[in-house]
Amino acid sequence: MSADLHGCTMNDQSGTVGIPDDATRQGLVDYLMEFDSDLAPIVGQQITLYAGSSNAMNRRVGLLQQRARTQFVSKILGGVTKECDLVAQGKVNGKNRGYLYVPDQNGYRPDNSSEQMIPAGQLRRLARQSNNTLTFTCTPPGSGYRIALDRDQDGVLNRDGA
Ligand SMILES: [Ca+2]
Repeated sequence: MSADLHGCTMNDQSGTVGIPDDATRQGLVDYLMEFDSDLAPIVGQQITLYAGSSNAMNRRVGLLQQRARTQFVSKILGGVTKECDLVAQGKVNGKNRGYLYVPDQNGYRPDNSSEQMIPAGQLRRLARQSNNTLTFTCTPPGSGYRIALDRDQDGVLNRDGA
């Protein structure tokens, strides 16, 4: 009896397991995107701002903020929520920083509890200063706090005491 029968052999006779090439990979991505995840389409969208970013890119972050303020009903998430949580992560003044967008205040909460809320326009300007860069990502509702502010979920923000 061939050993092949006991294992998972794919991709012709090579015995390797996985995705053989980019065309197949893209096919799988397309296939998975067909499923109704019950999340708003904006989830997963990303924009990076840095000194060279165009005004159009900056405006696009404004769109992400708008989606993060927009109510959305998700059965999976148990009712009315927002379309996404918006997080900003990257390098500011030489440090790795994280910020969570707070829709009610149109500002960003920093990952250091001793710092004040930063108005949205101000954080976007900060991101576009030389040597700074921030990537704005629409994450699934409810996940932004962990992603941007408290990675290990111990109640202490990432940069507290740093
Ligand atoms: Ca923590």
